[in-house]
Amino acid sequence: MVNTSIKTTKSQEIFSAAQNLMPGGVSSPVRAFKSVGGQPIVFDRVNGAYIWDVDGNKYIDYVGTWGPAICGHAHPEVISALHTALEKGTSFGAPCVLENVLAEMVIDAVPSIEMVRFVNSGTEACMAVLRLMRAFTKRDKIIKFEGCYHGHADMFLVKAGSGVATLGLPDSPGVPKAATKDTLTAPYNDLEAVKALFEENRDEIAGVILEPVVGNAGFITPDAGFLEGLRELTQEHGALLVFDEVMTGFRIAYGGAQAKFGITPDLTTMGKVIGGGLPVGAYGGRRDIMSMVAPAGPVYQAGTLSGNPLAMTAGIKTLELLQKPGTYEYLARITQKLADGLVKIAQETGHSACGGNISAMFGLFFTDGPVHNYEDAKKSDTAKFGRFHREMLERGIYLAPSQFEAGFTSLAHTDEDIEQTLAAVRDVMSNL
Ligand code: KE4
Repeated sequence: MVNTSIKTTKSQEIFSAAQNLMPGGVSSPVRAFKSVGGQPIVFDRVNGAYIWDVDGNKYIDYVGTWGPAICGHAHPEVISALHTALEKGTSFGAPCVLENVLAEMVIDAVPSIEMVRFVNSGTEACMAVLRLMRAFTKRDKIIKFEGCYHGHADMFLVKAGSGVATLGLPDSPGVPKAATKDTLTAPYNDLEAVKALFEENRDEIAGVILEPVVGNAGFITPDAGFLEGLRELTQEHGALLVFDEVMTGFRIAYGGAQAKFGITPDLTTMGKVIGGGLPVGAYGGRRDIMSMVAPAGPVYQAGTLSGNPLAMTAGIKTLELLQKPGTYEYLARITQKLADGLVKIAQETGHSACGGNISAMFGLFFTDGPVHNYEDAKKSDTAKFGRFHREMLERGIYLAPSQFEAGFTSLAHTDEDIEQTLAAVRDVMSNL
């Protein structure tokens, strides 16, 4: 093993000071590297596929601020559009034509969306869509899947993925039973379990919400027939089907997973990419359902900075860039090269491993697999993943600091970046 310990003096200084100021020294738990060990690096700047930390170390970035940086960090056209928008101010708190522009782009792109409401995060979008599901169906119960993450609102913190899974939290204190008593769960890819829940709770289930491709339990794809089966079951029981496309939206296809798989839900939540790196979430769907949202209808939801011109500008420019011909073919090609290489090298160097990609979203588990659900994912060797993550970081490759996250590529990643990454993978895995 090459001694490649990088200098992280400034990162350590800043992070230890941060720990006195903010819980865990971070603004979001998964950033704290708790499950992979070692101290997080403190970023100084990002550009394209790269990060520079405060000690001047450069990394190839496969987190992409958890999805938004799909065109590459600080894309010059996004930055330039923001500079222009800034001259007109930062927030209006009033109607702005840019909301119309981004709304039309989202409606044109996403099969299920006839009307859309902008919010400031994926969590807000999922909170609002849950309230809307319940109002429209006049039913209270929902079904979510183990390992899926729909933001940190109380009702969803039941067998949740992402940081909850990363930290091995048994759900969260502070969430009253009353908030989660109507949240039913089933294993991902298990249609029989969902059928049973509908039978046991006949006419009481407002809907089913899921990540159509899971990124918050590690990378897990829907089995053939799973999404179709949910579409049929919800229709049969007068319940709604909701795709949480906060992560998959505009990433696995321009129209999201629903376009990729040809399954149209009733409602969709979005975030990340549609903000182009600024805070934007959204929920949308059938006009008859969305028309219930205040002030058009009685379902209340609001937000001071929702639809602000800066965030709209970054989202508009990002989607414009993604509309260019060849975008998703490029993302699929380089990501498949990376994902296939990861698994191949792991197996060649004697490790149990499985993984894959769909377009610009990928994952690797240190287990023989296949991984169909969260229980399977939890069989993976998370300690080995932690060592892998650290050694890759030492070689200038920044991977998601948790086994229970997905990886992300961008239009800025080149074949050379992928080849450099795979060379580091081989070096690390040969000695892991
Ligand atoms: P935000 O509130 O973080 O914008 O979105 C919540 C959310 C909802 N739905 C899905 C499918 C998501 O992936 C997310 C957020 N994803 C995590 C990464 N797994 C955000 C990173 C973090 O929590 O720091």
